[in-house]
Amino acid sequence: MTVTKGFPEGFLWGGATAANQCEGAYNVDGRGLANVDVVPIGPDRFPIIAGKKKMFDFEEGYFYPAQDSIDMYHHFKEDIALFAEMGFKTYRLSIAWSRIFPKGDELEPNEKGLQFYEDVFKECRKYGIEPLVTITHFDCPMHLITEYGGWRNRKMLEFYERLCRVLFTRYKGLVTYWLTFNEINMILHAPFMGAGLYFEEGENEEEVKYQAAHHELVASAIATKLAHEIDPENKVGCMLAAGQYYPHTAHPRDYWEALKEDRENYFFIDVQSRGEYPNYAKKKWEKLGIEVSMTEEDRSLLKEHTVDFISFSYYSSRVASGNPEVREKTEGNIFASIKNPYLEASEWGWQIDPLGLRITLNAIWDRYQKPMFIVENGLGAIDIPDENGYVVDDYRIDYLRQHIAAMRDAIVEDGVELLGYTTWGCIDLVSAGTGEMKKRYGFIYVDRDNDGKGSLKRSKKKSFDWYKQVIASNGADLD
Ligand code: P53
Repeated sequence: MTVTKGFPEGFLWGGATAANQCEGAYNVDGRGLANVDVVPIGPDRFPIIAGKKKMFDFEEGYFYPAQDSIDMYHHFKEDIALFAEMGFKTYRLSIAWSRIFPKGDELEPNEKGLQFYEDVFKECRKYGIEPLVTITHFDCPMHLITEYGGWRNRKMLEFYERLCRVLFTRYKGLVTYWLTFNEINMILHAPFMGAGLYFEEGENEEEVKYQAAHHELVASAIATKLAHEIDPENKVGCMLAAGQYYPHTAHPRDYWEALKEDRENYFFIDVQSRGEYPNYAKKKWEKLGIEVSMTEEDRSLLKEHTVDFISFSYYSSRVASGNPEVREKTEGNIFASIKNPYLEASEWGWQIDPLGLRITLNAIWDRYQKPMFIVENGLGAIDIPDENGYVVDDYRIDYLRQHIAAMRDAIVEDGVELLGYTTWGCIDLVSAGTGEMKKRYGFIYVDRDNDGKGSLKRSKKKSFDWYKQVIASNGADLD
């Protein structure tokens, strides 16, 4: 494949993981219990993640895959060496808050937790890999939930600020790219995972969610302020679970519905990037009788400390309909939408739409005109390894090839500004949505199954060499 003009020089190719989905070692070196530890695999997972079923500790009869996960805590040198072999320019990872502050409200951090991430960042730097750090990826110390109710409580601002100050100070010079909250809009769909929210009977759930969202948005502004104060080199981004909505038909009411759905997602980024609550949100709250308490100081923090760049995950576009009779939904996703009849789907029912990535990139660019970063994209699939752990994952190569081509078109043909691209789960890890190990995204296979059995041995898939060549050619060679 030849391209006349391709990816910009210095484009940050890499892969992404999240602490709770790969580290394991949930109780090692002083780490405290977190919400992400107590979400089991199985049918209760969705209601727990959604804050509908209470699970505040490990219970008999359940399996909790995050406890050990792929034990990257003890394998990080081997894993980062493999990322380096693929030529990664960047590696996105997240901090487990409860390694740094085991309960969350302590005044002094846990040195062993801090040392762990310092070792990880130094290992990345050794290979010239730029760390891209998510401060919180669906991650909240359990004590902050049992004692304070999670992000519904304003006290969280103080705890989060303390965490950020410690991170920015300790890792100054080692880390410059930061993301404040993973998929901040997920708070509306998975509030226990996104914000440590559990709902009591009869509560106004929407009001609690938007109040918690306000706290996260202010916390994000405080983090941005601090990051810039501590090191002017720091660049802070927000993070959206993206995927543009299409109207189901050309009927105006379908278009109107799609616009409203998009606004529900962009609401968060409108605040983080433009610095104020949009009128449509204020009107929506008014209509629903939602009162979000906020101070003048909150408003000025939001206004003055907007993000430097916009990052997002993209797995699929979505569909909206204003016709109540159109109800056929996509499967396997806490963030389900109406089914798009024009698209194929993965084994988990996630619809595949590479052009949708180009559309989403353009929509975000048109809305904010800030540099973007695609920090998650990929195909969750069942892999069948041979006796050496080798997987011929042509389906994954195909998915990534098409999405990278769409991204190139957005840059080359449309002129969007994109800093980099990190594929999700560059090494196989635990699925956030389902808790399965079987839903794999990696270039690197890990021998572990849904029940936690396996040697944890790492091996390269076919896509490993393919992605290596993509990076080496700076995206010119996708064959
Ligand atoms: P899994 C749903 C919809 C969009 C993004 O998801 C989502 C989810 C959660 O299922 O989450 C992001 O593992 C998230 C990652 C997650 C990844 O997508 O369910 O940031 O933590 O692993 C893929 O296949």
